[in-house]
Amino acid sequence: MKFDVLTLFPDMFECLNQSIIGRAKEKELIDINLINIRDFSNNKHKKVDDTPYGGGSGMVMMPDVVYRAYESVKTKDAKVIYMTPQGKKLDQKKVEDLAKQNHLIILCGHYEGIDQRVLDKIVDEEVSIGDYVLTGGELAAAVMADAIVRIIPGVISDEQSALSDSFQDNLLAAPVYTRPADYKGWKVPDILLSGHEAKIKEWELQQSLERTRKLRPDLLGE
Ligand code: 4G0
Repeated sequence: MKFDVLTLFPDMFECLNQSIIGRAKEKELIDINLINIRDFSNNKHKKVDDTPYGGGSGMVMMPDVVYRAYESVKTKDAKVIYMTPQGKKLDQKKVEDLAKQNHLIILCGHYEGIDQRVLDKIVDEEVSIGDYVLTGGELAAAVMADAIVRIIPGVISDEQSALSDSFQDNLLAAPVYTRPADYKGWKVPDILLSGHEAKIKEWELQQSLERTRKLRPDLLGE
């Protein structure tokens, strides 16, 4: 899967070079290409924004600069996503849907947003990671990319499968424990030390259901 990220702050995606996502890049399971929108300014001062028509506060990213950045990466099969608090809220279902794409172009806005004309022409979907406002779309794009990449086959090894995590089957994950079995008298549940695989699975499912009912009853439709 290929990601092209259009941004004024490519350094903000350094976090995707770490850990599991960094390894997925090295293994060439994914390619994350960062495009600095500023490189497409024709202005001698590399200006990328201007004051809004009609007045008001803040600055608006100019249509020509954003459009040329887009043209530098566009392909027939690419899906263009704009990160905005006005978008459809991201959930695991949406993540699974996006993970089926070959090529995502992610547009990150700063200032008060991007000139609407270029958005109307190029954006296929507006996505929000939640109901709050960030200084730019970059952190939202990094969150979305991480969620997509981790479910791509081969990114997470089969044993620590992404499929057993929270939100698979719409349930919260069961609690987990590691050695020592007794820390300061705080004991790991006996069942997990029993070696009785079927009983353990049953216990974990029951824990999942209990937690979901207590913490996220909305997931059970309650
Ligand atoms: C577009 C996404 C982009 C418009 C982006 C702000 C939160 C999210 C931005 C605005 C973002 C999110 C109208 C404030 C950049 N903040 N929740 N900030 N407006 O996904």
